[in-house]
Amino acid sequence: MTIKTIATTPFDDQKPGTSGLRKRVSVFAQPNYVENFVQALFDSLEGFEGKTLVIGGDGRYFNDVAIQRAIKIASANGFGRVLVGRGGILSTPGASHVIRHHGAFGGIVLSASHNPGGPEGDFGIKYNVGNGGPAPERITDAVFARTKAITAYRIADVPDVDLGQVGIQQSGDMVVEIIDPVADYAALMETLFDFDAIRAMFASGFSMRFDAMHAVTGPYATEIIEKRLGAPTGTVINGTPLPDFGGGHPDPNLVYARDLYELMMGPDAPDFGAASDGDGDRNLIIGRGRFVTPSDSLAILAANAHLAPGYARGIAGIARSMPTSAAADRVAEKLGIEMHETPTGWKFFGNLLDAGRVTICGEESAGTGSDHVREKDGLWAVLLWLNILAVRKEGVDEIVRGHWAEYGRNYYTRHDYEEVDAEAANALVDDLRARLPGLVGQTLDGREVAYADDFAYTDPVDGSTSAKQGIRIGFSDGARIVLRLSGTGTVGATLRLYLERYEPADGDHELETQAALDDLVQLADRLVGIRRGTGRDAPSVIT
Ligand code: G16
Repeated sequence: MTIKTIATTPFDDQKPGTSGLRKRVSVFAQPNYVENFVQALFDSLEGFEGKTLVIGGDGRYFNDVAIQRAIKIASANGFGRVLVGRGGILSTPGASHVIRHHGAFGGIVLSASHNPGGPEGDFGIKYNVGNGGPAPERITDAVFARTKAITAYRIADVPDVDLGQVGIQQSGDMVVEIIDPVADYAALMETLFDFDAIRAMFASGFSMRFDAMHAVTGPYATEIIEKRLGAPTGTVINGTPLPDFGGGHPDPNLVYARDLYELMMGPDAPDFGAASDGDGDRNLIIGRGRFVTPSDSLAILAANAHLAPGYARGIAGIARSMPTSAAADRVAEKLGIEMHETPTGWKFFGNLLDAGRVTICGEESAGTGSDHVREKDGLWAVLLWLNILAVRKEGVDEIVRGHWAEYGRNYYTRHDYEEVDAEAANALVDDLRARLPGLVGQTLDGREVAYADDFAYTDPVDGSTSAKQGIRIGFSDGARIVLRLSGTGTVGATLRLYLERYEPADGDHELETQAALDDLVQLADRLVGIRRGTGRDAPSVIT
């Protein structure tokens, strides 16, 4: 085999964000852009000679191109074997499982998650380590440093592999095994959930709609929900992954999954509605007439997980990202288990899961998951909900209301200001940060500020620290205003404002969410000055 060493020059914008490197396709399509990043990644890792690497992505435009390049660079750098999902497809949780199941050294996941795809859309590359989880910051920092110094990459001068053919091929001296992307994952789900009970529920007329948004979960959901659980054909809609997601925005929220939301709120609503995102790690859960916020979903899943066989012995602990509502904290308190608050980003859960300190994790950004993999997992959340519904024999709305009656309700909303001027956004955050010390102890609109800080985290397992993870202003009544800059946008900056207040178990749980939080929205606007600072008079997305 011929290995070519190609001279290159660094790009200065290859800093991985919350979840890997995400940019417009046009940026990734520049000569050497993918090659530089992948070589910088391999230069930052040690001990992979002869080992196995997993490669797969969400099928978006440029997926196949990037995969062929990654395979040839892996071959030239000495990996022994790569496992690739057929057609280049692996959902993010699916890839995490394949890495763990096959004892791989790590994996490259090609995805820009919920961001739009197609030639004008976004692309992304993320590296996951041997536990199946996203690389920790010490690795992503090393990769970024390397991208700024790279002078050459190594690539095998061999033909492309046939991504459509399950089986074994060669790429130079390296073995390439194309695997069925769904099989291992579906088998794992069967070990966690009571498929018989869910099958019986569907057989007795339970109806569901799952919107795969023309993204990666289509084949997974069709196999599991329709084939293995016996839901009628047509339960899964938009089930064929398309390179541009059919022109849609594969983010399962109330804006981009509007059709599903309207169906679920209408007179012909099925019993249960769900959706997942571009790469299959996010979820949207809607019962008939009842949207479940991701934060509430985390709390309800944690409180009921013992009803599924995989969690029958109970859960060790719960972790949530800082901006996620405190609903799950109340469940942990009642169960007498550990509760952890981490920075945004699934990578921060990895150590806690590996150490067995938490079993279930979740984020307000529509992510929930458990120790079965090291990524959030959209279909897992859907299946756990189905398992709970099958055992409790109650509707989603009943379960949600019952949960609030027991634990109280954390009214919660997130307001996103997307693609705002980056300088203006940074100035707003810096300005608020500077005013934080003076806020503590003040009474604002009748609420006393209990704390005001920039969230910093010390990992309890390895002691690593992460600072400047978002500004929080907490009040003595449990209300909270959080402001942070998104780490997943690709153009300008996205400001996220998170608002929360607690209504006790015997309080009023029937308010409309935005109305319930209106006084906090007004207060946040005065404190932060988003409208003034960005020139926007309303958020782009409210969830
Ligand atoms: C990624 C991360 C999540 C994070 C989310 C939002 O999700 O994996 O942990 O919560 O981004 O991050 P941000 O608020 O910085 O935009 P995904 O689904 O995009 O991979």
